[in-house]
Amino acid sequence: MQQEPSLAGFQPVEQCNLDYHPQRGSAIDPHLDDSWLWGERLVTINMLSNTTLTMSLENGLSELGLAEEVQVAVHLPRRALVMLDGEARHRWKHAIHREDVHERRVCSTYRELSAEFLSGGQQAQLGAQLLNIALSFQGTPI
Ligand SMILES: O=C(O)CCC(=O)C(=O)O
Repeated sequence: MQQEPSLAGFQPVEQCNLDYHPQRGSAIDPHLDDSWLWGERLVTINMLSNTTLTMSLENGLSELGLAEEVQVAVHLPRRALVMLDGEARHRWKHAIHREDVHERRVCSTYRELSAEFLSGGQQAQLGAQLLNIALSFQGTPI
């Protein structure tokens, strides 16, 4: 991650691990991540098996004259890193459909703080405390 120019300055304050199993019907519905606490870049590492990340716009793409829902399937090979920012972060919902989990898949998503919690923001002091906790975490993930 440190070698990727578009992740310069990225300081993860959260690592969220999800464990998908086809036998359990694992999936995650289309959603936008919170943007009050979480910052611009969402970074996910896709592990153990390939999958498809489905990006969707429920109300279509008026710029292209498309009124119906638009979906874009993004192939994620095992060991791929994907970053969502800009419109992919704030406008397009993302999902992993049940039919796209073929084998066990584990992903880790890293989130940075929003501007409100960074230096110069109204909650900068709290943000610094959160980062300090995150960066010194030594415990057992749950
Ligand atoms: O499984 C994924 O790649 C997406 C995870 C996700 O959307 C989330 O944790 O909010």
